[in-house]
Amino acid sequence: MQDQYNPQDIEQKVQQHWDSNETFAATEDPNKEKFYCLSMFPYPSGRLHMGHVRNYTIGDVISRFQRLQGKNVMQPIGWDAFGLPAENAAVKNNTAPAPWTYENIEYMKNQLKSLGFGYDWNREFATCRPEYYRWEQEFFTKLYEKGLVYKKMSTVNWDPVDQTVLANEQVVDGRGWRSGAIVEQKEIPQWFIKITEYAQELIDDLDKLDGWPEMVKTMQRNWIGRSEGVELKFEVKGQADLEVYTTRPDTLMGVTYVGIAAGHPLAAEAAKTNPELAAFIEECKNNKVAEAEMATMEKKGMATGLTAIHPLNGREVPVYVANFVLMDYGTGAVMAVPAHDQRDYEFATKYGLDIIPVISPADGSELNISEEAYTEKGVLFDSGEFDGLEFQAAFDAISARLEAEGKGKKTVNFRLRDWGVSRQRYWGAPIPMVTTEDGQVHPVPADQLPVILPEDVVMDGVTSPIKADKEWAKTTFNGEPALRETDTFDTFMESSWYYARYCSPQADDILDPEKANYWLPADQYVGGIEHACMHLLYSRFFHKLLRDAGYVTSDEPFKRLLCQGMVLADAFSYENEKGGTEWVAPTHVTVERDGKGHITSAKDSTGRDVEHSGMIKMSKSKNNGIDPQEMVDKYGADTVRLFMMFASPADMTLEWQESGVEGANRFLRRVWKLVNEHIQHGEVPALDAATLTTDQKALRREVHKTIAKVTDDIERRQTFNTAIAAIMELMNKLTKAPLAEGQDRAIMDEALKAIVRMLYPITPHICFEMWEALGEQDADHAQWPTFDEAALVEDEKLIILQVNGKLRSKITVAADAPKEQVEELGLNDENVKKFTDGKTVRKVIYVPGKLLNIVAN
Ligand code: ANZ
Repeated sequence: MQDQYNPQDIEQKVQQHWDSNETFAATEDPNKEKFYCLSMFPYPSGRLHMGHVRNYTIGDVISRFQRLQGKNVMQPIGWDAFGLPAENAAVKNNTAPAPWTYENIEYMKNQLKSLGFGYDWNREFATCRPEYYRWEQEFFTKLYEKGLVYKKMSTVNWDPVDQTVLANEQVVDGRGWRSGAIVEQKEIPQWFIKITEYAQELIDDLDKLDGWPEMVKTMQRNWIGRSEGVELKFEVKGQADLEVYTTRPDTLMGVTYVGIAAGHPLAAEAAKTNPELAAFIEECKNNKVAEAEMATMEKKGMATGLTAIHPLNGREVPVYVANFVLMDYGTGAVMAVPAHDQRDYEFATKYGLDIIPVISPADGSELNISEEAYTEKGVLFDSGEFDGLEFQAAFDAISARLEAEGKGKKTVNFRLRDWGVSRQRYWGAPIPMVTTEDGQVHPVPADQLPVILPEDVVMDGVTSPIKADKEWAKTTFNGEPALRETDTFDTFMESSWYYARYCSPQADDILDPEKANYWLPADQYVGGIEHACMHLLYSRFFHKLLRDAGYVTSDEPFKRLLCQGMVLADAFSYENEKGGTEWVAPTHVTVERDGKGHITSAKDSTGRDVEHSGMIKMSKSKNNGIDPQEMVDKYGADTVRLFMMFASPADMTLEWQESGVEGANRFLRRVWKLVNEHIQHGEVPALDAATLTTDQKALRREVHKTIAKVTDDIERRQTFNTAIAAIMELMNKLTKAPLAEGQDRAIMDEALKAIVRMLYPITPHICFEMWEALGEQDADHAQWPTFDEAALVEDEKLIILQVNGKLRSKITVAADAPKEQVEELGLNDENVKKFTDGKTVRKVIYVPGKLLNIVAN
């Protein structure tokens, strides 16, 4: 062992060892408990950022910990390789998306290796390869055959100058990012997968996910948005019945008009004879608004001239087209109750429609709707036979009556829409469908898959090369001429099942069920909270699809989920001559700090004063990203990993502070030095627990207490930072411990070997080296230290003696001394006697191992 800790030498050497031995290659072994640890795979953007490093360090720590626990661990990695950034970069750099992507993968792969992550590289794949997407295409055709896939008209952003569809992020302030033209909404046919058929199960099974953060489950519940309500019919004079969906049937008697969406067939019908209405409908169509904006936007509408008849009291109410009614929610029509719904209230006030209150506050206070609607649930009045009922009773009674009269029924609605998977981009998996000349659509037969995306293309602006090349689409189906679908899959498709493909990446099928069922569900998933809804929901959905197709037996893909916090760094800026803000990289700023560490002055490399904007999320736009590579080159991977895991709890934000990185580096040097000194002392005698002195026992107890705490912190609590803190505390005690005597050295040896194994998941390279230096072999296959119950036992306890609740004395007793003995010793203590003399002892209370209180008067 070298005297000096030299991370660069050690890390390269150990990484080569892992590479050439394929240390982390995993195979199924039914006799061993498996552990599948997955981190969200990266998009090959070019370089790793600190967010990746944090994510992958956490995953690697958990994987290595479980390996030392003796489990059969599989930790794969791959590349989420399709997507728009590759196209944009290709256009900018005059290349094609494929070579750009493959180069990035090569570079980032080396970066991952230089950080020492223990991946099974045999399972690596990039989702842009036909070996991968072929199976996705086949699965899609299977879903089509099961009736879970359909084609429907749907709106997209259309750039009229570039004559192309734009992704939402390519629309900037309502204009195309390249042409600057005002973007239009256009209806084109697109493919959908019926996730709504699984909506109920996707909600119900959240209850099974004990290992998921409550917050993520709540976000998913809200995203799916289940609501219970009633669908009921209004007769419309001279037209077919109009169905509305309401979650508040209790307010039925307060209906004063009916609102329909601009896209509703009845609106189109009325517009035939009303050009003004037709113009209004057109205007609504081009105003695509997000649902969140619905509540706050200006309510607008127009009367259709149609009259609807209230299903229970026969009152005639007008039918309006209203811009706040969504076509694809419920039935696309609402019964409006202005007294009890704020949107209806604003609309009615604007257009001078009736407002009829029917609900009064349950607490008996006076109803006031002079300023706004009363939207709470309460007690019914002016509602005939339903007067006096509260919400649930009214809900049930009114829906029962509607049902009896054949005018309505209870229904459940979901906010979740079917998943639109068509994208008009090039860099994605081709959708494996063809259309024959008779207009019929067919899935591409399995023996003709994959439908390969050509990689050798020239990008012409944003237009997809497979759309530009009219030849590409030409094919045959059953000998008949046919045209291929030129749209590609949403890239969420690839990331929805990659976790399953890792189990059998070379399988000549979608999955090898035997292997998939050995590894799945993944025991741990680690990734960013930004994926709480879409990615995690789509993956859960895909798992159920795979289950129902007979590939897996489990219901859920990920048992336990950890969402890591963001990485923040100091951001600095100054104002340029034009009044704009220039951001200066923190590595180019010299700061002065006060005693508390607060920044008092900051200057850039030219000596200019710059303003400190605090710690904010590392990002390109704020120029405050710290390049992981620079840090690894400077301090070594182990230091970077240690800092990441120590600086904050895994699920909280992490403040990047170079002083903290230096501290982590110093700590590793201290461990190295102590191990080295210990080895220099030579031979270590066997530990003989029976002969230890009180001090030796106390130190050994600390060692075993630390093992117990670190094990629990990593495994159950996943508070890696407190585990490291406990190891640091133990290190402090060990540095002060004597080394001269045989048993001192035996305890030191036990302690250091425990520390090296406990640090191994976090800082594997240095630990690999120290483990060998300590005379052991192969840290990757070492056994996690277990704590010795006997060592935790204290021989003696300090007991506080109180008389009438006041501290009077202290005594030391054998840890296992029975109550009677402690009582006797306590009552006969000299100091206690001073306060009990001449009094009668009424009661003695003993808190075992801690306190004896004597009540006397
Ligand atoms: C009458 C009523 C009275 C309503 C009242 C609310 C309060 P959730 O809970 O999100 O499912 N609604 C129904 N379909 C709609 C559509 N296509 N576009 C816009 N709004 C629609 O919301 C259900 C409620 O939203 C329904 O209950 C309906 O208004 C409205 F005091 O019906 B309610």
